Amino acid sequence: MKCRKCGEQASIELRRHNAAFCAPDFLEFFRNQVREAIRKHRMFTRDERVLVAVSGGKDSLALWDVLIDEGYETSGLHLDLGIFDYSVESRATCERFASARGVPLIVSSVAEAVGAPVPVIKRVTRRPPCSGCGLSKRYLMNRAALEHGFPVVATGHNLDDEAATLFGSVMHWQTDALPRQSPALPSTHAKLVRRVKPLYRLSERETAAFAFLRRIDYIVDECPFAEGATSIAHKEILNRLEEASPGAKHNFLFGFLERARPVFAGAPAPPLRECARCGQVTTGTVCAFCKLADQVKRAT
Ligand code: Q46
Ligand code: ZN
Repeated sequence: MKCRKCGEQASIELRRHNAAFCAPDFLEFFRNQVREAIRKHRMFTRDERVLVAVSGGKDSLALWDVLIDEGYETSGLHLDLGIFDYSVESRATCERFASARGVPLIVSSVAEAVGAPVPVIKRVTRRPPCSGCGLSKRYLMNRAALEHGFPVVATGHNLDDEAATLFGSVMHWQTDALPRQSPALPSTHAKLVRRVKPLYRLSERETAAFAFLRRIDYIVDECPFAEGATSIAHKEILNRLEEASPGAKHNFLFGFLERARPVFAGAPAPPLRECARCGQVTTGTVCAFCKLADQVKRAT
């Protein structure tokens, strides 16, 4: 197999692109995909500071690596979820990356903000762990960005993540979730920062290859609560489709973004106001995060 760019021996084959690349040209292909995502969706400009949400996994650290090398002014944001050894290792991995690259890292703890770590939230709410965890992450990302003056938060969601989320929403016809499925969510309120996903054009396998070639030290273990999550089951189904028909995931997601999303995006969104307790954005009187913190306080 020969590299599509230089004709030398290829080291990675991308079946969905019907192409193969040598290591240096693959790295350039990867960076080009990120540049294209940022350009196409006007994610941020060179003058804006970008807060990069980092878990310590390959995707978020690969994203941070690219943005640093592209010359953007970034800070990392790590949310310590308090999930046993997994969180201890995740945090240490992010701290090592930040100090090796000489970039700032903000750490925010769910246990401090909510009153208990994710495993206790799971017990108290008797809901799947990802429910309280996801809610806390979205809230704390926005709050940290506002407090530290960042207009935008970038996350490491890749093509596989986005296709699996879309698959889940379509499976259950969650039509209110479909307009929010986008690589770039605008700010619709002064207290809501933009959220962008510059890796949405790249598959999980491609980010793994990038992290490997860049020798990024990332945490390989998944969150212990990820096992059994429906998103994993959806990823497995999509992987089987991809195996049988390379490009299936790409077509599913990009077809939605280009042809179907505009139809759903026309629906009026519920008006936003500020939470009576914390001042962050909500559609009700008190936001879901404050209600969660109350529930935890009562039970612990
Ligand atoms: S939501 Fe769920 Fe993740 Fe939180 S509890 Fe773990 S798997 S970390 S992406
Ligand atoms: Zn609130």
